[in-house]
Amino acid sequence: MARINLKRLKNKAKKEIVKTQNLKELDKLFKKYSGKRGELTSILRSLKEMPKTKRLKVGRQANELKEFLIAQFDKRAKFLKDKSEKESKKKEWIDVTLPGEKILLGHLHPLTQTRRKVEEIFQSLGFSVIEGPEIENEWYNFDTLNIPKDHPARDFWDTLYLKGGGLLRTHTSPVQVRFLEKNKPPLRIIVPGRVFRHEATDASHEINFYQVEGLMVDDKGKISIAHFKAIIEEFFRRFFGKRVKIRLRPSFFPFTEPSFEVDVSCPICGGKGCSACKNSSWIEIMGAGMVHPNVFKNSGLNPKDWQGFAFGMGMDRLAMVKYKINDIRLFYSGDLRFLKQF
Ligand code: FA5
Repeated sequence: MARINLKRLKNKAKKEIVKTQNLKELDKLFKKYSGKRGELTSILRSLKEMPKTKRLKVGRQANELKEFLIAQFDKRAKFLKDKSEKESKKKEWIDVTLPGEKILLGHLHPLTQTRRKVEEIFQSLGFSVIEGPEIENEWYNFDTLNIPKDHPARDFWDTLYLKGGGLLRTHTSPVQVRFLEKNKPPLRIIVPGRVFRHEATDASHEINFYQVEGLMVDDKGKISIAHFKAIIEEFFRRFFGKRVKIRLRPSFFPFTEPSFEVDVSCPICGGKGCSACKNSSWIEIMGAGMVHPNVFKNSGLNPKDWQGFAFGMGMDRLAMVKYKINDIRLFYSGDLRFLKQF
């Protein structure tokens, strides 16, 4: 009796399994046979009430049927899953008329743009572009530039000293000596780069900014301040795209003699006075002068043979004047509302 039931159950289940159209139907069917109150489950439960010989026989057959059904359900489940995946793939399509996603393009930082323009102009005037280390030592940053240990000028260029004797360079001037040591004049170089100062920040001062050093050396008597003025005026004319008003103001640098500062008329306030020019209507752009004999000596050159000019220009200040920016700190703020304007 039990054997006939099991056979019938097997055929019925087989037919019903192949008729299922999706995993939900298959799951429902599985519960009908093997769920808590499933047909096969009730047969297995009734075993304990059967006499021993019958129980052994029916038990074995029922367990065989159980394994058979599990295999059938698994097979159908795989089939239905593959089928539904294929169907959903068929439904997928690409709308080629949809507008593409816009890729956001960045651009060079205004200071990088400034540096490239500066390099381009000086290269066209015959200057080579040279680099030097940002981590310097006292010898090159101060001593070779005629600023011995206890000289008060060291206070102008207070910096951050590193453990082990190094320091963050306060200007690009040390590269003058580094280059002169290895290269015999005549020569014309510019040295763009990052410099550091230990000072309070305001609208025109940062603790980290960019300079470009310039150095032109030739035989004694060949280079004068007139050459410097002509070159720097030509540079400004090309950089700003028009003639700008500049003034040379006598100053002091231990590594130049005579020394002067070059100011540009403030384009931000047009001379009325503002925070960028500290109400003076001029913005100081660079320090300059004729190379001091001691700098030649410290570079291994005889000052009787050579003469030249040097300058150190603030690149941030140049960019401020060109783009009419009233606060240097904006360059380092990382504020996209500011940067996107360039
Ligand atoms: C120097 O650094 C000299 N090495 C320049 C020099 C070179 C003179 C060669 C003679 C011969 P000074 O400290 O003045 O000088 O700086 C030069 C320029 O760097 C300034 O004119 C200004 O444009 C810029 N600068 C100086 N300090 C700051 C600062 N804290 N933030 C932004 N720019 C600055």
